[in-house]
Amino acid sequence: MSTPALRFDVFTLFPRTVEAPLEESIIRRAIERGIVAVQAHDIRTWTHDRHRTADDTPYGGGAGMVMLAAPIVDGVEAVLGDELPAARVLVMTPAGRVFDQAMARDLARAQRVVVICGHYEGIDQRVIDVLGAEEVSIGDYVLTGGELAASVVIDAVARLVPGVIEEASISEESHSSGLVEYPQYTRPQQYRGLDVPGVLLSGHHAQIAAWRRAESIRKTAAIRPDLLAKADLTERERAKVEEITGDA
Ligand code: 6GU
Repeated sequence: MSTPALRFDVFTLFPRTVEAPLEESIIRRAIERGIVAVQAHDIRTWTHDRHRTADDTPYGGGAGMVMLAAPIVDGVEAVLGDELPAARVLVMTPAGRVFDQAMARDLARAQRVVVICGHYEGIDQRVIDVLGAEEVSIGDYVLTGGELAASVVIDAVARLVPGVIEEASISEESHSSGLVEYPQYTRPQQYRGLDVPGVLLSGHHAQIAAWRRAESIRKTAAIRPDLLAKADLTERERAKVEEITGDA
């Protein structure tokens, strides 16, 4: 098989937690087809003591344990070798920059992405300093470890690699224009007394597109007003939103 367009190397204490979500559906297919590759590496591989120690107490005191720098740095250097300088290196932590669709698009252009999963109270800062890593969070809540967050990032990035899914699905979906997606309907036409909006049955493509656009904007204003400021709106659309919401 030819070399994948994008390869992820994940460093974790729990390799199966990272792998399991990628073993189904679209990402599984992409991996089977050789478009993307994901390899999970057990950080304990690069420990040398009898107990395979990967953490220790924090300098300065405080609760919990901190992951040791050496096993992680040694592992990343051993696996990446010459390719490390060109790779993107992410550390999954709730103290990171919040992952979004723009970061997903940017990462999808890389050839190699290293994902380091933090656990316990965090990882020694020198992992970030030595590897030039970017700290990434998937949102404002705390998980027990970075593994599920790593799977989220890998899924969001891998689906944007050319050939993984249909291009049309990407341009119409939520967040592609900074708005959430319009409501979708399929058969039956009436369900529990609720009708599919008539315009969707009209076959009138321009009217359907206009309805969908208006619904996207309405829904974004209602549930994600924070997105509107940066969304791709025409002047007329922006004026209309301001008329309804009473602000910019
Ligand atoms: Cl990347 N890790 C952990 N432990 N919690 C998180 C997170 C990451 N992103 C949001 N919460």
